[in-house]
Amino acid sequence: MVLIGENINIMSRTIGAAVAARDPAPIQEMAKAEADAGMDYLDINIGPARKAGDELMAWVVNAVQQVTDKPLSLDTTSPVAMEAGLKACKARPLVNSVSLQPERLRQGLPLVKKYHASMIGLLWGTEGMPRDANERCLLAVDLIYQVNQFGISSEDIWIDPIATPVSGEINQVKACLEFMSMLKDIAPDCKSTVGLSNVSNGTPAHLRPYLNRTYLIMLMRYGLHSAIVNALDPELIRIARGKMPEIVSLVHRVMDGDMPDLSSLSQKEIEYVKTVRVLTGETLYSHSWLEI
Ligand code: THG
Repeated sequence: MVLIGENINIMSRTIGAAVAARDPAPIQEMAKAEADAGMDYLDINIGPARKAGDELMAWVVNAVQQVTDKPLSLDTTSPVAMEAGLKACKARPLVNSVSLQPERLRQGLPLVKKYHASMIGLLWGTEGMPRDANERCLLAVDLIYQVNQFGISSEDIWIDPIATPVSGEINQVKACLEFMSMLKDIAPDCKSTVGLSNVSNGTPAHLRPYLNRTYLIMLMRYGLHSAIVNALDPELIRIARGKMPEIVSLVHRVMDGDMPDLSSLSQKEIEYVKTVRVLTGETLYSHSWLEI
């Protein structure tokens, strides 16, 4: 599993302040922490970057590359910022992302090609968010076709079905998972990724790791290629690295409808079982799902 660290993110208080002050130290500290935690790529998320985005992205890329050789995933909707970042990258970068909006395709694909990058293909259509797994399939087929037509091969497309918060519409959480189970059939050559922490957005901070870890295990069942993750969650990384096979098989069993006798399980196992049942929609989400 390829892990992309999410932590260099302008929305984070420390990183946002460091970027605004052009203070490289907190950004470089985070980059080192992410690399030490075993991330394969570091995502650099500067948001829409409407003003001077090109200078900003190049500055962050250079700051990060002073402390690590990890390849970067450049996360911005600004094409000028994207190009400036791509130009500054030393290792082969990942463009995060190109969606099916005509403007995004028109601006994104030439950059992917020119800089010989790979790209995240975000399943966001002209009508916005896909409503279910079938709409995700239609968008994926359309996106892959258009990207291939442009001369970019499927191996370089990392399809992102868009993970959504469990505290919102549970059918979307299920649809993202169901789509992942179909992707291997509709596009065997494409890779995949998901913004894992989206699933726990809106959940109290201390409970987010339970949802992130369990959803990762569920997605892994369908051969998820990579995920954008919180690099500062060691248990999540152990799961991705195959170090927790018992928990993985427990979660997969519960996905199949098996309901183990909770009295025979450890506290940690019980927490995973309860969390799978929330993510499959069998238990209604509330902030107190672990206590019920
Ligand atoms: N797909 C793709 N790219 C993406 C996403 C996706 N990039 C952005 C996002 N989704 C994935 N990255 C994050 C980064 C941070 C958080 C969630 C997803 C997050 N941060 C905490 C917060 O905002 O509360 C903590 C921030 C802090 O450190 O203070 O939740 O789906 N292709």
